Amino acid sequence: LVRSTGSGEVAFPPGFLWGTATAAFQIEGAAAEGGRQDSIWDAFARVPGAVKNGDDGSVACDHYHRYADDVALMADLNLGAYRFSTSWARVRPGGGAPNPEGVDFYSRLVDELLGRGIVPWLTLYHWDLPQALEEKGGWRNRDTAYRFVDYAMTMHEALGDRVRVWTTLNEPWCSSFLSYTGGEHAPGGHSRTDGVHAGHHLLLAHGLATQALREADPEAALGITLNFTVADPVDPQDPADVEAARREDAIFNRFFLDPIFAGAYAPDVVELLEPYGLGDVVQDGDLEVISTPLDALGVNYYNGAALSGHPAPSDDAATGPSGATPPRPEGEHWTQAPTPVPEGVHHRSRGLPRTAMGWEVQPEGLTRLLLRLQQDYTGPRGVALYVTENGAAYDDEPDETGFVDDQDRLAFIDLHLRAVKDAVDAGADVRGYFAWSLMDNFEWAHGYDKRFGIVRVDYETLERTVKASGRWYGQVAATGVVPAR
Ligand code: GBH
Repeated sequence: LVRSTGSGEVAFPPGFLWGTATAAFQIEGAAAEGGRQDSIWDAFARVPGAVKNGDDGSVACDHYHRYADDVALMADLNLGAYRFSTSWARVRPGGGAPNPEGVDFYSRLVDELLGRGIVPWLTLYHWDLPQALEEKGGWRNRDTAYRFVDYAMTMHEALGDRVRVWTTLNEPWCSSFLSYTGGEHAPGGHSRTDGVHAGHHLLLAHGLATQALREADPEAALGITLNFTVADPVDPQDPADVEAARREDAIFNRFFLDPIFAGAYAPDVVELLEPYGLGDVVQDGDLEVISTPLDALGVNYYNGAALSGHPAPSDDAATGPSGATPPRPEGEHWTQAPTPVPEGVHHRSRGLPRTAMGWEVQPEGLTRLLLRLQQDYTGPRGVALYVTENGAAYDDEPDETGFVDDQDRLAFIDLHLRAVKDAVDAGADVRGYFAWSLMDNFEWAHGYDKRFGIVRVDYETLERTVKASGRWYGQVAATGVVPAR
């Protein structure tokens, strides 16, 4: 059993990296400036009912114009690293030739970070595929993986002298199953086969880009960020529940982990996905490319899931693909979606507290996840673990100055940091933590309705105000110590 650090003071190892994370489409705005062209999220936001309140990314947090102030804010919070993504649609608009003005924005951002002593932690793909490439099949099309390498090398040529940590993809599960099967994310597809094909092509893109970056820059640290669901059977004695948890784990976690770290899809994953054409897209040599050695695995953790093999009672019928009952935006779009794979898996509530997303708060799941990754995947290969996203949406209530006393978000981060420390104490090589998110931003299909920031953004004035959680996290970053509660 995993011991809990309880509520006393917790000191992290020296050198532990403290950061925050964002993504280009969620914060930048300036969607039609500087030569940028549409991404799939610009197009998706125009589909009636796809995004809550008809919100889009045209202004977002206006980070494109306010980046220097945002970096100064990070410095005020004592942050050692900043995880951000670059926009393919800005850097190679239309999926075509490099756009110097787009590249220059990231060059200025990186210089600003380095000038403040903040490590730039760059992710190449956080879901904003150029719409022109989607029109050629998007991630259903194998060619997109090769276009991704072109884009990766454009970024590397411009920034490789200053950016030393490169992450290929953020959460390919979302870019495949949630986007091409579940219909919830751009481009809003509703096909299981498309989800499977997209998943393999994303893995291929990751492998090809990792190979190319490695060859161009043997000293750079290379990695990928995955989202994980800690899948538990409701009744560990019930074989149907155990089977349901196995399937959930297969699709959310092992579909990505096994090819990247073991160079093969697991037999049970192949069996689950063969009906949806996995074998049709895997070509000779792909798995060797996908398993190109890495230096780091980014772990995004929000919640776990309790799974049953038995049909859900009525009160669980609306439960989402990973265990929560998210408040769905209204609209046609959502009701048409087929059940994302895996099938025959039913989610149960555990009665745990929930965030405003409806996701259960389950910190100890993070401890178990990190230890499992260390033991089965990263440890034997000397790959470092970083928590690249963890955080929570709550219904913030600002006072008249814009300050939010978000004790709920503060407690969420506190509990999860303790869970990380438990994993470190039990032997997991976790070297950093990035809070999601630096500031409130465009929360995908939920638009601006859900706030994850440790800094508040007033969407009318675009003013930033550090929340209680942000002040607290800034102290943790400065001292490396989580204070007693
Ligand atoms: C991350 O994805 C993203 O990287 C980031 O851009 C985003 O803003 C942030 O999280 C907050 O959402 O089946 O309804 O229970 C989140 C990945 C995968 C986490 C699905 C929640 C279960 C949702 N998500 N998971 S549900």
